[in-house]
Amino acid sequence: MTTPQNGAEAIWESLVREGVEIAWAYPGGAALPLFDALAKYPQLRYILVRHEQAAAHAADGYARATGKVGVCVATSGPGATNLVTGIATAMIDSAPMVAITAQVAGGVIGTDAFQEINITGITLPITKHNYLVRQGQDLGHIMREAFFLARTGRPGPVLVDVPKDVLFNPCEFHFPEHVSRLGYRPVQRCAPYQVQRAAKVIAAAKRPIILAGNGVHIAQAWKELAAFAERINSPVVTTLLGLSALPADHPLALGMAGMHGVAWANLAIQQADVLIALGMRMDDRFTGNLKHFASQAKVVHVDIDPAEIGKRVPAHVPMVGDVRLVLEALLEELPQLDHHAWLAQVDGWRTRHPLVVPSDSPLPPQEVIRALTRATGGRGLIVSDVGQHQMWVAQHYPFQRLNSFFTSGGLGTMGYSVPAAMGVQAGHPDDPVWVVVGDGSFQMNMQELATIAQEHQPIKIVIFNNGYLGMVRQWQELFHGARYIGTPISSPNFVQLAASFGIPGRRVTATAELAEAFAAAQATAGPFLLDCVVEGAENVYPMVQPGASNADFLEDPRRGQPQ
Ligand SMILES: Cc1ncc(C[n+]2csc(CCOP(=O)(O)OP(=O)(O)O)c2C)c(N)n1
Repeated sequence: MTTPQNGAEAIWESLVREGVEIAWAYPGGAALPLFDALAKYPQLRYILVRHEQAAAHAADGYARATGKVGVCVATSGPGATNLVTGIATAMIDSAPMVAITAQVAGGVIGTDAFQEINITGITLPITKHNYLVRQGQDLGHIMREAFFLARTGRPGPVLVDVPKDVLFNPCEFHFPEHVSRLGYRPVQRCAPYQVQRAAKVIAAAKRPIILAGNGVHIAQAWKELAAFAERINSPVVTTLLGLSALPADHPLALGMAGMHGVAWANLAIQQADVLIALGMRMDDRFTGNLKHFASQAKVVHVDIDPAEIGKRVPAHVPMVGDVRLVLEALLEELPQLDHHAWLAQVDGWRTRHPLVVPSDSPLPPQEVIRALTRATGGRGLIVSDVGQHQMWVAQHYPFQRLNSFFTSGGLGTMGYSVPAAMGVQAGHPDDPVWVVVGDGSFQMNMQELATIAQEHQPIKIVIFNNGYLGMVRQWQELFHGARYIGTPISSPNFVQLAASFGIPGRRVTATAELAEAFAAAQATAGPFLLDCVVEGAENVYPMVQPGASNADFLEDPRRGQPQ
């Protein structure tokens, strides 16, 4: 521990005391004192991104992978606004993050000074909290509080905006041991009375189903989820972000429900008599038309954020608390239950509505996921972007490793995967990370190939190159008369592009080439790029049409036909 001499050092010193080891950053005029002071903190690893959006996504990926607070740093004005999409992505998916922005000097704030932007105003609705620091002596307690707010309760991003003179000028440093904020006391343990009520409802259920969301990962409640599901003998459906909360080969794991959820998971929810929702927020892509959502079911809803309970679906038993602690409490109340008839019914749906892996084109995208599965044994760390490829991963990749899937769920941010993978990989330094990304999404942040090459991170990028903004093309095909306007997309030669960054790669055009290409990616120590030229006309099925009930899904028209 050192005694910082000015505001800039106070920030780095605070990070060190918070246990931060890494930050993703981009410099600029107002941030100069901050970068200058880094020389005194060699223990902090900073990674120079190529666009501030990537710094925010990397911090977010790191946070999701480790449960620690991710840190990103940007300069004032355009540096700060470039963070916005990444902050919003973290906010809606509850990723703990501290974003530090430099601001123009206090004396010129409000004068439209060069590179001045009111970033606290802009980020007010997309941060858990934000600060404009007025004097250096406040920095210690503000930074302490920022980390406290980011990681406690429902986690989220906190922004600290620091004027250049505050960074530059000498100041005293007070770093409080404890933090408390009036009016902020997230409930950890659910009221015992609610636990007993929930236990009664669950014990009486004939067709229970557990809906596991991102809260299971955040609470690190994986073991408790498995124990609870086994105790009450209930199938477990996940949200998009809940995937990998229970190993895919667990007998009670059904996979993902929702708009592109597997049919048997959606049908099971629709027929259930009790839903046990764990750390999930009944997102519209998950529930489909609310009028028809699980209309026979009583709902036990567990969330650390009381605002989520009853927001979209009324809860019969609201349970405010940490998912892990709530499950522990429920396990104490509940005997071993048996629902073999119900489980057999769900299995019947699984047999009748299987996922289709087509074989009517040289390289069906689903085959790429199968090759990824074979290469990783289902134990890969997978970061996906947004689009059809994201849904194919969610449907077809058997996540065996806990907390191994990272994607932008709530905001659906294209461009997330490549920079987020930099954060996930930094959080798992001994493991490679696999990126699954569309040709459109990749082109939103492909400049980060430079960062990956500079850091020599083992990030294996698998591009689903279908020549379209595929998910939008699918909606145009199904709901807009197949008028493909604004969705055909050209690309550079991705293998040559990667080569220009010093990253090796391969182009794959047929299913038979996949195994060797994935083997080459694995045999390479650092980054690698696979450009998979997949069928462009492929659609994601099943699909619940917007506004329809989850029981009413479109199935692959090739289902049941000889392949
Ligand atoms: C930043 C951003 N802009 C636009 C969209 C809308 N959008 C959702 S999916 C999609 C297409 C994605 O295309 P691609 O990355 O090629 O993946 P594919 O669907 O073809 O697998 C678009 C444009 C978005 N989600 N995010």
